[in-house]
Amino acid sequence: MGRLRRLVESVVSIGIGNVVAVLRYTRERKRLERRYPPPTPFPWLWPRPEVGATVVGAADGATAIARATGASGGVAAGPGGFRFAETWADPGQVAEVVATPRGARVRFAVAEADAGQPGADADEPGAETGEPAAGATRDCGPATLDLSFLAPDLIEVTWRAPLAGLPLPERDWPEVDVEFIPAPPGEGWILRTAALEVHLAPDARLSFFEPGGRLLREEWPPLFAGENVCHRVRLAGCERFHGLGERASPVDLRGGTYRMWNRDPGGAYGPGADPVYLSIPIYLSRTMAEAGHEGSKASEAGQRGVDAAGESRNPSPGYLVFYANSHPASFDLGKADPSVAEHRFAGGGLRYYFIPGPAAQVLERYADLTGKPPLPPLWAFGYHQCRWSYYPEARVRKLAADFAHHDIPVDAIHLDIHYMDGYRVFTVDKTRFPDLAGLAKDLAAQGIRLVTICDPGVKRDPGYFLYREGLEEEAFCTLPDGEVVIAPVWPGPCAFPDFSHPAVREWWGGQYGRLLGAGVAGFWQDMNEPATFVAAGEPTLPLAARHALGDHRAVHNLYGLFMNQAAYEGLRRLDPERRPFIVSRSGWAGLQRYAWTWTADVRSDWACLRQTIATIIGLGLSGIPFSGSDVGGFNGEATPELYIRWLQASAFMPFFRSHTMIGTPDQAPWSYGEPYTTIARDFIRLRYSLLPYIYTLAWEAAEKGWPMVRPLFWSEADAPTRESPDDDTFLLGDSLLVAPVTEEGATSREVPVPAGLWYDFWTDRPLRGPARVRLDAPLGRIPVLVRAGAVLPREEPASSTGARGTERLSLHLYPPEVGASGAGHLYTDRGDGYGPCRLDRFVVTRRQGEVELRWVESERGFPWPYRRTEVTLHGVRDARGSRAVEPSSVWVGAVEDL
Ligand code: MIG
Repeated sequence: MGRLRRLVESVVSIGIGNVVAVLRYTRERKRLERRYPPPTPFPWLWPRPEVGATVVGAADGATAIARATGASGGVAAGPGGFRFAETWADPGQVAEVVATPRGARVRFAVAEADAGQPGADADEPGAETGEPAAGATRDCGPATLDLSFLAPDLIEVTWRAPLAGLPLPERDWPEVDVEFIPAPPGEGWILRTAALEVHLAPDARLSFFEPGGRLLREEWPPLFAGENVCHRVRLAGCERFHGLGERASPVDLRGGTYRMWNRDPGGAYGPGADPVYLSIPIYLSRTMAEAGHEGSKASEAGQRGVDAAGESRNPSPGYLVFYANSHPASFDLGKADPSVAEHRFAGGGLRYYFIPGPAAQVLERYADLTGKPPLPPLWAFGYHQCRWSYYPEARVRKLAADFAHHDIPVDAIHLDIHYMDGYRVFTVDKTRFPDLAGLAKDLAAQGIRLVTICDPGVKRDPGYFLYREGLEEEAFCTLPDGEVVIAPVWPGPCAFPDFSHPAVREWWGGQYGRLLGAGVAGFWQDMNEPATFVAAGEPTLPLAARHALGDHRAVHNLYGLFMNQAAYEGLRRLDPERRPFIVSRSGWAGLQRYAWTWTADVRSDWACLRQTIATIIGLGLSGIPFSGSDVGGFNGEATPELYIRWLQASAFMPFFRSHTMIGTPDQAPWSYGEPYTTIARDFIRLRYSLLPYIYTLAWEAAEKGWPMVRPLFWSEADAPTRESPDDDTFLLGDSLLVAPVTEEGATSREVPVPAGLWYDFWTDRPLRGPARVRLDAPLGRIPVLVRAGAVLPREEPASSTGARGTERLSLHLYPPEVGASGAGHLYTDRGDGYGPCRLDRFVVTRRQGEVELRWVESERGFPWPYRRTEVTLHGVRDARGSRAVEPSSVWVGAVEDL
């Protein structure tokens, strides 16, 4: 997009009055950054000329880093091509290791100024240049290292205390059996549990092993420069990385640099943008079987997958690492040097958690650490309709009527910023919506809920109650001189609540009552990176802004998380009988405790449709199970075909909402006429028919922290062989494989079929993997496969979840191979609130000539909700067709192979 057009667009959308405020704030922010520089500068975070220009010279410590990481030529160039002014130092030699109940405490000698080079040993790339790391001072003080097992498969490693008050749930961890094995002098120390072995070398390198001896990860001792921390890890040639929160990147993050700094990319973004709204310093590592990696250098590949005796070449099952650090950071995952991952943090200490194991296992443990997602209300899994913005009231009523007219199911309509009075959060424009409560009530009668947008910026307006209250409560972020920080957003100059303070959260959380009282059912939290308008520089608060927990540098990445905590806890207090529904643009580790997210302002193009699939998979691998993207894309105009393809993919995503930017044509299911309306209706109805399955997956997410949308490697965890994940294909739970069409004009697509037997959802044709098959994908269909052994519960689609049919449940049986069995769950409850629930379990067994279904009841607090339950057999010839069964029955049907 042309610069000028962008400029004009932004002037129009923010209003001419705001332009002056924006220019003023841009200048003011620059001044504040100069006036209150961070204690240690971190120019490497933003590799952009205006920032880099202020960096002077190259220091020797940087040379040490370049050398240690094998950067070519030993010059002080960092991942962004910048020179570092910092002098980095490592902790030095281990002086003493003392066993503690959960592990060990390590002390280091207070080292000489010129002692040793960080992590440079003889076989180190770059070590042969022999340059000393002159000037490396131990300004990190006498370091200690704490190794503490919270569980046999979860170790907390603390090199330097993290930010006090980091929002992680409190938890009492049961005792862990830890064996402390001092090695022969000069060889280091070993800590061992049933699930993990950690080796500490005398020079403070840490290595993590499976108890069997396979190496999982090898770290250099960290480097410190003032408050900055640099942590490096040696990579295996066949290692893959996933996670880091929301990334406009492939599912495999290897080879890129990613920044931890929640940022509004400014109304439009696409593949490669980094960072975007929601970053989480967590990643999963998987090491591939070597077979698929002829290209990788043997020496590199050999680092991993070789057991202590150097015999086995099994790939490791992988691990998860979570850095408990909210400060700005940059994660280079093998970009500057393919064999090194380098993590730099601008302050915030160095504490991280290491969990060995395959994806399902490590994410479950990670959820123990950062919290499990609560079960959302059922209606949240219905279809949502949105645009920027539907108003006035009559238009919203018309919208609801259109759904009825077109016979398309819908559960929620979202109101974007125009419902507010002059963009004042928690107010309603009385002209546009004279009776919001009346509207909400009438919509509710049609099964439709209202969701309203909420922005954190509070308009600086002495006549506005919230601004006055905020001042009285001293709820707003201030500068070091005590002045309230003011920055422009939609309402013009705004103050920003400090959600890191519990009293502020309580005050803010109570405000949702104003909208709840009017019948609003859910909340859409936008702009909470926090985003502000700027003409240049970072579109957020100045780094010097103060919060209860620290400066903005420390709290920025937590801002959205804390805002959602305020909302969630407020809603629980205000309406204890209903489950909150919150969808938030920004967040951090643990967001899943409070809110969903969506990929926000992607462009309406094919590349972005494809990108959002990988982004959503990555969010799931970062502990955020509930997300989705704007159907049709946000910025720009979707073609009818793009809209339909986007809708088809999203019908299988947790958050299923159409949305579009101000000034674009509507993106509603009927906006494009026939045949598009019919296809959209069919897919939305298909979604509603799958709600029993989808809701059961949501329950599973709540129990285990597992994503609903999973990468294809999810079920291959024992023997990962997939070279690189398929970025445009995903599993919805265990039973469904979804292969959206992301190519314009395509009428078929190649589908990766994972190992085992699968069925084509549309034709019941059996497919055997591993294979890649080309399947039909005319406009009205995207390839979907069902795993053999699945029991897919489906119901009659209704006009909304409120009107759901309890008339009939169909258990769709997809027989396993002869001699094998499969299983499925069904979770049911009232769909909202905290009342009784029920879990039914099904086991399918296939023998020669028959398929057996056993209905194993597990919990029974909630009565079986369906009047009639029937079984439909797929993929075999069954003389008797569908038939009714009763809860807890055993049914055996004679079948013939197709
Ligand atoms: O500065 O509220 O991502 O979904 O429609 C843009 C207007 C503010 C950004 C959100 C988008 C929303 C828009 N918001």
